[in-house]
Amino acid sequence: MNTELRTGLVDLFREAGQAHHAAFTATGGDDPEWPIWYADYLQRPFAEQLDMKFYKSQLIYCLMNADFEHQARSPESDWSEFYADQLLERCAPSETPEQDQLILYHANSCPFCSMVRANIERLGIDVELREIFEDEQYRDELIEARGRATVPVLRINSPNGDERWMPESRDIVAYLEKTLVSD
Ligand SMILES: N[C@@H](CCC(=O)N[C@@H](CS)C(=O)NCC(=O)O)C(=O)O
Repeated sequence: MNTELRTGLVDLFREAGQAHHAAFTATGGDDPEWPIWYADYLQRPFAEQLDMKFYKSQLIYCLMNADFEHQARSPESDWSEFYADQLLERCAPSETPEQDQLILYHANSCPFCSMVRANIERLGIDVELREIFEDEQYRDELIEARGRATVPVLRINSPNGDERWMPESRDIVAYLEKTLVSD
């Protein structure tokens, strides 16, 4: 994990939170369109920090997902740290894309997994496939890492020992396209 990058993202989320609070004092911070406001504020600094292009719609999607996961899994935790971890887990590019080992935890019967497998084939990327109903050990590995057996999940093992577990079929395909195919 790149701790400097993480700290930078946490600070940006905090700064955005304060700016949002200041902009919405009249409503006591209440803003039903908050993901749009945050995406506007964060689009450019995030692109600079992560050195990648972000569409506003992509950021809105990431922010809404982070909020959903935060409320469901860890509402007591610091939101800016939680959001930064979510963003890194789901959107950040790898520092060593050529050397990473990629493993897809999937199920043959899962339509989201089929979509990811079809894209892996289309892109011609080398990914080890682990079918969680064919081998109980794969299912156990997934549950141990993620706390649940929802598939697909892409596991990214970097040579420096970093291990990342990326859920969500659309995020996985976007990651593979951005990190391994485009320049
Ligand atoms: N939004 C997820 C949906 C994944 C999903 O719903 N997977 C189903 C199989 S098709 C699953 O694993 N369900 C069992 C569970 O969540 O434990 C994605 O796009 O990857």
